[in-house]
Amino acid sequence: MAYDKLEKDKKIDIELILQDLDKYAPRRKGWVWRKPVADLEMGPFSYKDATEPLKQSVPLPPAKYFNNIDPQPAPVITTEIASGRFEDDIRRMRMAAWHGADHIMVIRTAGQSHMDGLIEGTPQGIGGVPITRKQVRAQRKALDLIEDEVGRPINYHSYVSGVAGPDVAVMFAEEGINGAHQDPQYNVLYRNINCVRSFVDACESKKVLAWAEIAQIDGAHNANATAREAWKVMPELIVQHAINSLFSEKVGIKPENICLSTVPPTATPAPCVYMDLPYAVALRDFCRRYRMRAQMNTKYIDSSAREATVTHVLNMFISKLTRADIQSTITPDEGRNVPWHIYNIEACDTAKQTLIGLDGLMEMVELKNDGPLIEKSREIRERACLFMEEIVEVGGYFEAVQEGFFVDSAMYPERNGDGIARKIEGGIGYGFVYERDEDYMAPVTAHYGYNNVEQYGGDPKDPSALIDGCTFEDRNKIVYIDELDDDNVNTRMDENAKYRNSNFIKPEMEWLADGTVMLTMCIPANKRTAEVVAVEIGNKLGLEDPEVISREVLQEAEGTRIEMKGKLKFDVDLSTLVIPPEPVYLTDEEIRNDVKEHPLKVVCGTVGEDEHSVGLLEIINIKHGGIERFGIECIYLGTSVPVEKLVDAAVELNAEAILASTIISHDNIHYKNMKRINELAIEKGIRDKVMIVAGGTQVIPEEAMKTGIDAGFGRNSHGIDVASFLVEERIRRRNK
Ligand code: Z98
Repeated sequence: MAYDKLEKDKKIDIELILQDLDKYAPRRKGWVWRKPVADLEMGPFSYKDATEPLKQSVPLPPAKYFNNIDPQPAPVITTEIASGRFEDDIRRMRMAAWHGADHIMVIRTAGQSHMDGLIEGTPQGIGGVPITRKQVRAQRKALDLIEDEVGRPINYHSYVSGVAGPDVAVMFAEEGINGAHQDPQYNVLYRNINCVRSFVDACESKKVLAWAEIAQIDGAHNANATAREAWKVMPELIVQHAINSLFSEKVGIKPENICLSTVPPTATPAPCVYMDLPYAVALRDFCRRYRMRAQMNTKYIDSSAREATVTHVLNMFISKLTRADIQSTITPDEGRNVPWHIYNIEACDTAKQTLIGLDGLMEMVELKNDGPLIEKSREIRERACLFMEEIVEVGGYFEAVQEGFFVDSAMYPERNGDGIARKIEGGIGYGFVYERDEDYMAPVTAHYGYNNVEQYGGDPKDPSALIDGCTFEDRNKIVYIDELDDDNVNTRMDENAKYRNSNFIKPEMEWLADGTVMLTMCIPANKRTAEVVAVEIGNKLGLEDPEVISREVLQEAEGTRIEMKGKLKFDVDLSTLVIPPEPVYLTDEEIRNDVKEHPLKVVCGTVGEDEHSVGLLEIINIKHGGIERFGIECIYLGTSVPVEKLVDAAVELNAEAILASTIISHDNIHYKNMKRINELAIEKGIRDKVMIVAGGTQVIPEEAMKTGIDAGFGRNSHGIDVASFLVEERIRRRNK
């Protein structure tokens, strides 16, 4: 059965995605940008920098006050997904797309740069997860459905690096991948791959990326993440960007598909905006014709999700003040575990909220053309130029790397001598670059340099015609290999089959039914003691593998905030639960309109000998969304009001409703009072004219109604609950 549509209230069927993968063909190639809409009107607002809205999405929480609008900011929003199980990553991609991500970056966890070929199937157990054709195909196929569901194209992305880089690039082009990291400097510096090999491979890879119109992201940000004193590498970051961008352009990638992975180099407690903004201005000035992919600063992420989120927001402030075409989001839990579903989504929401919150900012503010911003940005540019000149002076990039120019933790031209030095005649893959033989022949499309097909009767403009098309023209030539062994997705899915579309539910953070939960607690002890106490609490709660993942001192002696994860040993059987239907409320507007047409007067008071006033006042007062805000006239009689007085007041004032608050529940006095109000209303002949409502923390709605009144409201009730009931009940009575 073909999978042609997702239904929003049904889980994506992974088994169906995996079916017939050998027959799947991507529906398009190339990167897609968002479509800007000038002066977008949405709900009560108008937006200056927004893009086309989604067909279906999950808006930000406060959107419920504004008709659930979900304006989409200008930059493409990235989420990085790497749970290590591609079948669960697909589910996370769907959640992320609903929250506004349209760039899904799949991180491999295997250190794939060291693998000398493309891996097939879905191998586990090789120490991490590599990117494979099967995985890419399954995910692209799922994203086709997801993009139709949300109504915006989704860019799918992974890495073209390592000694198998060109093989990976070809597979990406064949499989409709839309974005890829490609930067030979990454291989050289961080993976110790021979520099000649890396640059030769990069020619081939970039040629393939150009053909497939894949947007390319470079690896400069890694210098910031690696250097000891990371903020000092600003001039080097510019140099790295420049080398990879110009190289890519010369190989044939269009400038609009060349994206710089730029990162604000520092984070608080540094005065980060003061330091990062001149850098951002300098880079954008130099690299005007390329796209900016704003990566978040990861160097200083600690275990606090709050802290990571603030860094993210500050970073986006820089994006807004300068430019970002792609806004990356790093999950705020990166500092403590492999990112969880909820944090991918949180990061997407943080980006959407911040960028929409800053909409139109640049119509109101301007970066200064004098003073420290310009001086500092000029200084960074000068340092970058000097850096580049010195590279040329010492004989070129390879020589400069050999001399340890890069990832040195001093601000150029100073040097600390702690840079990463790689030998020209060394590293992985050294000695495996050969000159092409005279009779060499490559009847393939998007090949770097000469294909040499002429001497075999071919046309250099269409070299693959010699073999009736290569895999880029003839998909039938692609060899699809499913599984090499049985340590694969099917085995994993068999193991958790009990939880797939069944009655059984376990919470999850990374993978279906992983059982992981997180507990937040304040332990009144110092940090070390709190950690041990928390684990003991986890053990006593019956959690498997309780582990503290974040600790923050509140005060050395007074307390520590602890976040702890652990796994549940049980599951929940839905067939044993009664799930009451979701309460349906009238909208604010419907309530307000009805009250306007038919003024509504209520008498209220805390009844019996009960001095509690706060609960009822919260329900009434406009301040916290009480019923007054709908125009309901409230006559408040105070506390310890005898029930007789409340009913008499209703008679005298001709009120349509009585609101009785009753907190004290000793000897069921709360229910007795409700019963009495009902009886008195009958005695005084107003029962059919008046609605009787009672509330309080100990009130169980069903029990309250047994006393004869119309509705009971327990803990966590709000003004909207009461107002909605009163108006609905009134409409019911009117229509009788
Ligand atoms: C990012 N958060 O950029 P291995 N090439 C480049 C890279 O930056 C990376 C790889 C390859 C970061 C994600 N970046 C980390 C330029 C990794 C990965 O061999 O699989 O580790 O290569 O979004």
